[in-house]
Amino acid sequence: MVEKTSLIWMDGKLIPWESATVHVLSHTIHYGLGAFEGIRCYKGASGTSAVFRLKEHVDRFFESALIGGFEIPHTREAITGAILETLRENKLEEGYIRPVVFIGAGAMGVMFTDENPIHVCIAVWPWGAYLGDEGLKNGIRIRTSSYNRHHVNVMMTKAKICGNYVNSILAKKEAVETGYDEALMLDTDGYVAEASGENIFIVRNGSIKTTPLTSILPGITRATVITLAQEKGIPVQEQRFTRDELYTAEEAFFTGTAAEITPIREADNRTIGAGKPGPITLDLQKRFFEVVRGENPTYKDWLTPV
Ligand code: PPE
Repeated sequence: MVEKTSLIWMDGKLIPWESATVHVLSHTIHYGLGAFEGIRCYKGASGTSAVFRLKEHVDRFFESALIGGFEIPHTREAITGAILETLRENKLEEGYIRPVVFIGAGAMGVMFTDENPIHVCIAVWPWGAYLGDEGLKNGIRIRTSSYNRHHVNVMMTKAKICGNYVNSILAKKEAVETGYDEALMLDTDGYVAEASGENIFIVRNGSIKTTPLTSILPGITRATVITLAQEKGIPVQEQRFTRDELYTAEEAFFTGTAAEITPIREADNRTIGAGKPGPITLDLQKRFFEVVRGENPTYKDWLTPV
């Protein structure tokens, strides 16, 4: 169960958590067009809290709406300010931030109109390791999903559109119900795409491979990991790969705001590498946590103090 905080920002003002409700005829509930973000705020070693890559998340929020063909009725500056205000007023020092934009009640039928107001809410709550503390430390077990990730002309995967996640839920549920921690989805050509809520990386011979942006969400953690790898001179290829290339990788890991950097120790019942987080994964994970907690001055610009 989500760990409640006291206030949620709804259409311009902070209201009690319990009052942040919507009408049952809200268009998004029926048809799924809406967009959301997932952002993390970390408490730094110095005791101050900061939001990680806030600008990139706010930009993607607006891009998701643009791709979805609807408008967020606020400026980027207003949403940025509202996120910081929601964290401050809830006194949340470390946790997860969920902005969501959705189409409200008005006209019914697939075609929403000017009679459907567009609502924006921002909730924050404490959220620990998404795939479990044990998974973050020792790695998780994944399976290839029987569901493909969206074809680019079926849904647009560069947008974090609410309805895109029906595909994620089906895959995740199938994985968990068959005894795995997470689902890996292939694209419609059969190449590795992404997980239900994470991007994927594999390591072999000291170099890193991740899937190209074609049919995946352009993850902000993914971009962060690419930068951190390149800083150490580790070559990174953004190239299609197949599931057998994952099976024979020396290391593999998922990235995501919620999942952070989660090692993969087993895929489709095959042990990856030594069956525990490898040296490159561990090094990236360690440096990632230093960056998000403000312990690396090189990346100070990625942090917005609360
Ligand atoms: N792919 C998908 C499909 C995805 O949902 C996420 C984030 C990513 C990749 C990684 O993107 P980024 O967070 O920018 O590195 N998934 C979010 C939702 C998790 C949820 O269960 O809700 C997240 O990590 O916040």
